[in-house]
Amino acid sequence: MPRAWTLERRPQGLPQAGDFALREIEPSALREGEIRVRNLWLSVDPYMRGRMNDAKSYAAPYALGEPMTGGAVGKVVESRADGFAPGDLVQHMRGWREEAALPADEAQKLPALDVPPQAFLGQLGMPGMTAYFGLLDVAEAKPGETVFVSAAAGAVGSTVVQIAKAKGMTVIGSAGGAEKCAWVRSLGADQVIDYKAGPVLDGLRAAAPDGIDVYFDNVGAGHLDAALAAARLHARFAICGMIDVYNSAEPTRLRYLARVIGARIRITGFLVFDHMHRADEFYRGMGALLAAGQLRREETVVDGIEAMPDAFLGLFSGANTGKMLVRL
Ligand code: NAP
Ligand code: FER
Repeated sequence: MPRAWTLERRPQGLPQAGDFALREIEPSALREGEIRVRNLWLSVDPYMRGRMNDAKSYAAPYALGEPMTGGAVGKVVESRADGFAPGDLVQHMRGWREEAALPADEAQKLPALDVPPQAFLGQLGMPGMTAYFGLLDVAEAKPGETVFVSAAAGAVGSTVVQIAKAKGMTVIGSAGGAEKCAWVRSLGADQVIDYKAGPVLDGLRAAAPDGIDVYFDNVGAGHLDAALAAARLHARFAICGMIDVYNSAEPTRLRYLARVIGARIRITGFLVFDHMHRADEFYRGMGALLAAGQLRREETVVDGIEAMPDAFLGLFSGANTGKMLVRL
């Protein structure tokens, strides 16, 4: 019997093993227009923490006792839908489970790019699209400008670093630990800041003595405050995520927020979903970078559905370099 992870209770702070359960789910018979998919790769993403809360958001919270949802790539094993046949590889949102029956119009065949299937959960998928439109569209980062990106060794951040370098920007990345920082530098970053080794602001002042034009925020809190302190005139901040506060109820203190006035900083929050209709533009742009050898892809792979909550929790302790994935 196929298994799925359910949310059993709403986590307080950092989620605990007992907040989740792995349950056997009776497969339903396919209706007309549906496909059955055997999942091969499951995605864990920081946004899932927000959906575990009972809070209003762009999407409904995960229901208690029900399988959770999320990005997945799998193989069609049965089809009652035109245009889908057993063996087709698809991506869809019925993750956190071994098998899914879903309407075919909620699944997409994988684009014809020369990458392995799981790349469509990372650099060529939702996180990659977040990096691409967040940097180029939301922050309007331009060649010659100085870009600071936090969580630079993660899925989104490492893609921001590489797109920015390919577009002729100067890049400063922050990450936790010397090893991750060395990897971020190997991607082309001009300067790296190990935020675990000292205050971010000290590192940023040393890395960018003339300040930054763009801040791509994945972390919030102290990183955001340092970026405010270091912002140049007319800097743009793309607020992508604030992982530092996802498990915390503490208020964020921003000592340098008032700089937004004098430096005329533009701070814009964004959601990748508002840019999904531009997927073709994204695949073309990233396809060109891939063809030019300007994109490296890194994955941290956890094996087996049993380990999925650990993989998810690993996002909050920095267990991943590049995209965190679960392989079934
Ligand atoms: P990721 O960066 O691959 O994984 C999370 C990373 O965050 C960890 O590897 C860890 O790296 C770092 N981290 C965890 N806790 C931290 C803390 N307290 N302070 C500093 N760094 C911390 O995850 P991702 O999928 O690429 O997502 C990155 C960010 O983008 C998240 O904030 C996420 O919510 C956001 N996001 C937003 C959208 C949107 O539509 N707005 C879409 C996708 C993702 P270290 O080892 O370096 O600490
Ligand atoms: C994310 C963090 C937050 C994300 C979405 C949100 C898609 C949305 C939050 C909300 O609607 O309150 O990483 O990724």
